[in-house]
Amino acid sequence: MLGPAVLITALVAGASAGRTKRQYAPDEVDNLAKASLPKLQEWLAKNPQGGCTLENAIRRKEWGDLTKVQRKEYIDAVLCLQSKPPLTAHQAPGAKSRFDDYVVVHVQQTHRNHGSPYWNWGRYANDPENSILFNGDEFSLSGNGIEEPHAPVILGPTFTGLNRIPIGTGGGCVTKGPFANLSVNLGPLAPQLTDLKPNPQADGLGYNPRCLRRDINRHASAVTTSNYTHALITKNDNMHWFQTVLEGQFDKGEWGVHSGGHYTISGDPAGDFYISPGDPAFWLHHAQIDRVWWLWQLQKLELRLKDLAKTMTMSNTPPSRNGTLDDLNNLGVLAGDVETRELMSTMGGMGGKLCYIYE
Ligand SMILES: *[C@@H]1O[C@H](CO)[C@@H](O)[C@H](O)[C@H]1NC(C)=O
Ligand SMILES: *[C@@H]1O[C@H](CO)[C@@H](O)[C@H](O)[C@H]1NC(C)=O
Ligand SMILES: *[C@@H]1O[C@H](CO)[C@@H](O)[C@H](O)[C@H]1NC(C)=O
Ligand SMILES: [Cu+2]
Repeated sequence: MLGPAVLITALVAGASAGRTKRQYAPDEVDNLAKASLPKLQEWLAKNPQGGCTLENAIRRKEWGDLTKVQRKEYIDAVLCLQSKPPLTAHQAPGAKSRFDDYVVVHVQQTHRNHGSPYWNWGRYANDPENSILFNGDEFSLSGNGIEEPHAPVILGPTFTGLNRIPIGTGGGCVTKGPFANLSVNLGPLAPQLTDLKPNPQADGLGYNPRCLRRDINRHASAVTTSNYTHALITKNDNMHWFQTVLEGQFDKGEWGVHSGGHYTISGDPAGDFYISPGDPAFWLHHAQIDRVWWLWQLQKLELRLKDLAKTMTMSNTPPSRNGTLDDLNNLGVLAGDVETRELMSTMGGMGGKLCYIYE
């Protein structure tokens, strides 16, 4: 997103600034990742994946392992997307930028994001509001919203008490940091907050500008400590259970790390099932979801690169057939039609074009 000259300047500045001191001791998930890489290397030696090798794969880094210069570079790239004209305006009048295109495709379909840092939940789970993700300084993804009365999150279709996440300390507009002036344009479609202006279109794709709101929530982040993620990866032997535990079993009071991360952000649009990619923090959360799936696959590559579960409809409503590796995913203006098999491996396997790992 940056011009080459700007990028080179930034890299030189990064080199002279040096790496920031490592602030985070590896957690049990990081240790599992480290122990898994030799297995991946061994597997790749026996199963070459086109031109993708451990040496040339893109390495996605954790937010807290980036230097300040690198964090600023990422933030500037997102601001750049937000300043470019959209490609989806003909199908979504509310789309006002390249960034909004990603929200539109998410509303219409599932999606994947490429080339980004991730947020290892466990590092910040005890105090997300004061973390380098959300402390509101110029190197953060902006901070909490101002305090404002709002409803708690109810997970799932029925209220059992177990699936109510107590509210955090925000709920209003985000006023600090690089995304303080971000205009949220699309939606709402399934809002957590109850006082939002409805979208002029039933499909949520009309123009409905409003401020970014957050409720950084340590009740939600409490279920994303490393032990939850480690157990998810090591205790679920097939995709059905891996996905079920990841996504949460709300009536049992198990929110799952997926909901835990989403509602650590909360507010508008991140508390909205459809529009949540409109909050820049969404992308780091979903990169970690992708990392956890990757790490789960690495434990048994032969089986798990092909392991799919569940059907073509969310919660199988209405009932539908099982998904297969041949199904097409319409990634719209981002990537067109892509077969599920091409999205199974981050290492170019299964005929896919991806080539990245996490470190
Ligand atoms: C937000 O916009 C206001 C008014 O244009 C401006 O004064 C302020 O510096 C902006 N803040 C950020 C973080 O860009
Ligand atoms: C993770 O640790 C917390 C705090 O010790 C504990 O309450 C929770 O039950 C643990 N979760 C899992 C899945 O082990
Ligand atoms: C769909 O998947 C489930 C769970 O793996 C399996 O029991 C069922 O037989 C599958 N249905 C069809 C039609 O293949
Ligand atoms: Cu999600």
